[in-house]
Amino acid sequence: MPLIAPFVTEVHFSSGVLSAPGYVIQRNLSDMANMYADSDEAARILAEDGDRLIYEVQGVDLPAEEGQLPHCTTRITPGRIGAEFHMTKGHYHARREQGEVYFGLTGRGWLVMQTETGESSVQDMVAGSAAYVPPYWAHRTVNVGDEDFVFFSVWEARAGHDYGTIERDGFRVLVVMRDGQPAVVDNPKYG
Ligand code: PAN
Ligand code: ZN
Repeated sequence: MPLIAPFVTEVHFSSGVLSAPGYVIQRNLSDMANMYADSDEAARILAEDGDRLIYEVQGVDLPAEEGQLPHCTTRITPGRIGAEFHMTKGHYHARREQGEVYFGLTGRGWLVMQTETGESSVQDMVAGSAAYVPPYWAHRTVNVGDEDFVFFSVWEARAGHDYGTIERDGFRVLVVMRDGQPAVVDNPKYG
């Protein structure tokens, strides 16, 4: 394993901007339109309003080797597709036995998690929340507020990202606006 020199990255809490990002990824509605329950509404927004930014990730570049600890910020913009709040794609780790830590920097989000053996969990995150994603739990974050939701993540370099399982099956639950409040409802299309 190569010896990496220690380094510090400055994190801007309200934007998620890093002082020296190794990569920046933007996910627009067109990248994930079919992940929202109301796909007709997603198509209408794309046709009439354009391809809005859903979230941006800024991270440091590290080799994908055992023991390295990649870290990044995620900024999810406020808004909804139909009733469903803006969210990340979500994933299982390819190596299911690898967990992760999230730390809330700005705004309010719900961290939706599930296992392949039927468990579900939704955790509330605000600035200052340290949320633990244990091994075996798929994870997706949802912006339930009306400002950007920004958080910091740290995971093990060889965890890997399995997006395909979620792209195929979705999550068991959706986070939607119901009676003026965010709410968790069953996903009728799950599986
Ligand atoms: C996070 C996520 C990040 C973006 O750093 O990768 O929030 O979400 P998606 O990867 O689901 O698009 C993480 O969980 N890394 O393992
Ligand atoms: Zn992860």
